[in-house]
Amino acid sequence: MKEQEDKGNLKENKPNVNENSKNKQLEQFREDSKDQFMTTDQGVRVNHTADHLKAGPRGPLLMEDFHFREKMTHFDHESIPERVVHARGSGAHGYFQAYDDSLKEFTKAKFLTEPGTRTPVFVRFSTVVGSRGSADTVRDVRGFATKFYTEEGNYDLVGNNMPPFFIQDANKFADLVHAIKPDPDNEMPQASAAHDTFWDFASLMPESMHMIMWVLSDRAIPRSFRMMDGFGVHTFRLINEAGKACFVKFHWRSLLGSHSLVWDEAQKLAGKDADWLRRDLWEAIEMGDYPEFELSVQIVPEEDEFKFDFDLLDATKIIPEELVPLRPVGKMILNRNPDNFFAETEQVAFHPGNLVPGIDVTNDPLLQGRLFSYIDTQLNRFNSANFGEVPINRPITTTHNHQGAGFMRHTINKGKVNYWPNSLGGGCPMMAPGNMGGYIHHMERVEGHKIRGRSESFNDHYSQATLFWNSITEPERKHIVKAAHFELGKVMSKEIRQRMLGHFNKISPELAQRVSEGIGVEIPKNFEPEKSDNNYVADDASKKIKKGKSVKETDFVSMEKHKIETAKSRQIAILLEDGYDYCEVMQVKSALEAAGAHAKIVSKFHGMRKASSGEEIETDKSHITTASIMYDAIYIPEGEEHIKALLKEGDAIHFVNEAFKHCKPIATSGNGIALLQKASVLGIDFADENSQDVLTDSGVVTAGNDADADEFAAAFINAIKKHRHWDREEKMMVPA
Ligand code: HDD
Repeated sequence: MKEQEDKGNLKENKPNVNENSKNKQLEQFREDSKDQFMTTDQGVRVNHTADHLKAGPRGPLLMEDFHFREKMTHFDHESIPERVVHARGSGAHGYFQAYDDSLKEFTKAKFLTEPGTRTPVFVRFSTVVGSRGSADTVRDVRGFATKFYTEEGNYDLVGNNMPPFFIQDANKFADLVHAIKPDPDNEMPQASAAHDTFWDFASLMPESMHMIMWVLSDRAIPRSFRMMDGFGVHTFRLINEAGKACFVKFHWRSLLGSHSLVWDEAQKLAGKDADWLRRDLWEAIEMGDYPEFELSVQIVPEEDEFKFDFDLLDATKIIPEELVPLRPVGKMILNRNPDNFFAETEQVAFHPGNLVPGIDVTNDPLLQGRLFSYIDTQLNRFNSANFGEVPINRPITTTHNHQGAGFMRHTINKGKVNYWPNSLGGGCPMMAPGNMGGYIHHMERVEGHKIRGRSESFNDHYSQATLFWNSITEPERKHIVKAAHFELGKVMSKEIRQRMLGHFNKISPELAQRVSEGIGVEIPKNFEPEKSDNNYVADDASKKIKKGKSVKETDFVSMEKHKIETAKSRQIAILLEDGYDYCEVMQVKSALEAAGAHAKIVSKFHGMRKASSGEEIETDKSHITTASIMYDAIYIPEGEEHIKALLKEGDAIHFVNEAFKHCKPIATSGNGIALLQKASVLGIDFADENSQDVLTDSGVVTAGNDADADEFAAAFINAIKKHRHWDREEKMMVPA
């Protein structure tokens, strides 16, 4: 029917987008009870809510008590099914802004090419395996899903904090998730891969080996949602105004750098503060430390599709940045916490098929399966196809179609016409041609025989796992080996452990040897990976790909080689008891704050702490309410009485000792050095207590009592910027 070609009589549904567009839309749905009477859902004022209506003061409930029935019914129906994966998450609002229009050459997507526009976004970070109430710091992949509310409709980039994935085909997803989730008979263990079923599956799934390396690495225990990178994982397509396509991989880089916890710390945090990552994100935004991520793309021209030694459609592979460098596109800033967890973070519904003109999918068989699953899963969560009308899911453009009825329909469509084509409704809503924002699918030529199988070009499962191992530093390797000792050590079946060693041996004999030492089984001889489940088919792609480009190392996968060194937003504990040196504390504290770090006073008890010169500072946390694992670094000022008190305080000694063993920066001066000695800070050179020296050894900064406080603070900040000082791991016998 009618296709709108002349803009003249068209009511424009493209808003003038700015960073507040979504917030303004949400404002219509917000409720504030301040200075209001309580009402029922029907708006009738409530006169008493503490008792239900009874037949006499000791009598039974009367059915006519509409207020009680309504209140109880609401409560009884408050929960919706949690997400089958990524159940636990935390959300934040913000905006994205392109740096310039240089991507126009490749895409017509406006939000990526109009530097003047701040596109509102909502991001949900998540763990994958655990249920909604599980701990944040478990070893797991983290979800990194972004909804861009663009002027052309919603675009969702539903990624993870690791660039490959476990499997190549979505038909294996249910099996993967069943295997990694708690066992079906006893629902254990919670939020952990460390059990037989997951490693049974993985050991029979050679294609998961590259991802296994990432999951055993420190990326799986991020220090903060703000300090991890994000990846779109699949190869997608960009389409420009002329209809020309190219391949693209999306990357988010945290501008605070990518940093991890140590495993012991992650496990302890799961007990002491199960909300660690959620709290960190919330508090950072409340304090104005807005998380920032740079969006970059790797672009591959269509004609270069087969120029690599792997298939671009295989989601278990990365494109090494040495082969295709990142091209920065713009920056995302998260600057507002949600008002209501359920309404926003729980109800947000992502879908990799939410695309805008200029971005399209590829035939990646994992992505293709996702295109079905995400809508389907929302039907389970919302019990209605109208979930798109929930405020957090609405685009900021207006919507016009005939998808009317169904549970919980909010929109009131006017008129008789709810079909297309129509003449009674003037042919409306109209079809939009490409030059007026109509979405046009990339006209990829497709032909083939029906087959349950995969191109032989997907049949290399070890090269990139080896590439990962070869590209990381020794401390990172050590952490992988320890993680494997833990994960496989929890596996009861020796056959499964041994099968995994067979795979590790193919990745790197050194890796296999080091893992084998900790799990009580030998590397199998003549190991051949399971092949029975795969149907690889030799085709043109596989012939071309074997000749493709490859690299032997790719530095970008190493967190250590790619550290962004900043002290911004780091939490620093200052241990204080009465009798400290006030001037030194104030000088160091203000230097830390100037570097963007946050200093917190930790003492035996809450209350005021008095300096040797009489000034007072209030304690932020007492030892019983906090622990060293909640800080990035610690500082102990000098002061005679104060150090004497700390030397008698078991909690303070443990605090220093634990932080040292977790490789965190520690700074002290003058007689504070005695506390380090008492806390078994071993194998470290200290400055002479009665000198002007400032000495840094493996992130432990000590200064004599005549040292310059500015120099001392600067050395401490440098140590904080390095995050963790892994060389200490070599020196330690007893764990924290
Ligand atoms: Fe998925 C949720 C990321 C493969 C099926 N996925 C979900 C979320 C993220 C990802 C971040 C949480 C979104 C939110 O915060 O609400 N998933 C990925 C990535 C994958 C991936 C990066 C591989 C590249 N997923 C994948 C496959 C399937 C699914 C192969 C099924 C064919 N994922 C789902 C789901 C979920 C989901 C079952 C659960 C809740 C939801 O969708 O909204 O549909």
